[in-house]
Amino acid sequence: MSVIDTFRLNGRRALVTGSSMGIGFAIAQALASAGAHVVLNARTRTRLDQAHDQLAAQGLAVSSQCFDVTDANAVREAIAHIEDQGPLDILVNNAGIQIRAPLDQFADDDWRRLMATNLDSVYYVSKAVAQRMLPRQRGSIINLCSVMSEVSRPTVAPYTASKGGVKMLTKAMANDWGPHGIRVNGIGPGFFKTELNEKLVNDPKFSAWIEGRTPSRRWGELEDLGPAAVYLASDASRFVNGHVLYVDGGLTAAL
Ligand code: GCO
Repeated sequence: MSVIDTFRLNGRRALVTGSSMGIGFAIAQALASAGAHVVLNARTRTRLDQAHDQLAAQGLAVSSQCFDVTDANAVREAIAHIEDQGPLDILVNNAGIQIRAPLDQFADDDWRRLMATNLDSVYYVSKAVAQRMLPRQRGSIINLCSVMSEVSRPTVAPYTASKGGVKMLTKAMANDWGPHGIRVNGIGPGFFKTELNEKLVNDPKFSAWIEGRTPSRRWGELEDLGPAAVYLASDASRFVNGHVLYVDGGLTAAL
């Protein structure tokens, strides 16, 4: 098999949570472009259908499953339904939200909602999928971490805590499931031009600061992330486990 063939995902099935927009949509598009059948997910049917139709119109193999990744019972039911249609080889835990406020003013309900979406969901969905991957002795799980898994800044303490948890849960999953043929890795995006960061991108002062802090001197573009996901999902990374791949223009390497 040639090196480039190890990146191909033909015959593989992938689930990407939170994939109706932003980073999740870009990763779903990349995995499908590499040959995978991708199951899209979102909590709301409208955006999910729009994403499905957009990728299907590109000739990509996609289906969709609308469920709330923060609801353990809904997750178990959804994974059972998806597996009835065919075994999952790849799981990308992408669903996440951002809420910004000084920690001393943070609303308890917002803390719970952010932790449920960014961290609890990774546990719920990964456990449900791993219970099916384990007997098959094969699978790749990719968790969306963040540069905030390593560093922080004012007003994003809960998000930082959640992404630090995702990083360590990634390493822990690799320890539990690595002996059974399942690899678990993370992708840590830097500052990307997404809806989640719209306010930051449109703030000239903040944008200039981020570009100055980033050795590559630019914001991340969604196209920068797909290849990293294909690599970690495919046999190209067959001996990579418990690793967080930072796609951040060098931000975490800079003072
Ligand atoms: C913020 C941003 C970050 C981004 C960044 C890291 O307010 O600082 O939302 O938390 O998520 O792209 O992944």
